[in-house]
Amino acid sequence: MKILIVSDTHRRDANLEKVLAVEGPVDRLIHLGDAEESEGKIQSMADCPVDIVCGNNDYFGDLPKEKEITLGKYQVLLTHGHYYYVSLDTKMLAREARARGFDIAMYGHTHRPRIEDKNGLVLLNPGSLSYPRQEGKQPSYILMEIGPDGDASFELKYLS
Ligand SMILES: [Mn+2]
Repeated sequence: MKILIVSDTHRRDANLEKVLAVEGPVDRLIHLGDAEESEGKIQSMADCPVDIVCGNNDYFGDLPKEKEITLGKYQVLLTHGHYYYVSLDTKMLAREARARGFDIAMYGHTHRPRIEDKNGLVLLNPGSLSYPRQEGKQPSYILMEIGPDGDASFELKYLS
């Protein structure tokens, strides 16, 4: 099972289209917020189930603030992350995810890609496909693969 994780496209969807072309077909697309009313378009671009949560720049529509989903054997929290002050650090998000029994928490908002393993709790941020802020400023995304053994692997990738 191949899951594409993206965030913070801010209505500039060309790079997402490229990633879908390069990586497709994928089994599921996860968008962690700030699609800015592109969610309908993204839904139709992706030929798979799509999960999108509400970002701090999503004023319209009725996107959920968070989603709790199951991917294989993993309980996963999807959140944009601004409620957990992820621009400062991921401590609050980690505490929340642990308290609620998640294995993985996925967030966006910072436009900086990051994958952390905190004693078995995985926190990941795919960065932004439209407005990257990390050094080098390359559009980024994460591929999650669940293998035949049921274990997940994560790969941070860049669009060149
Ligand atoms: Mn954003």
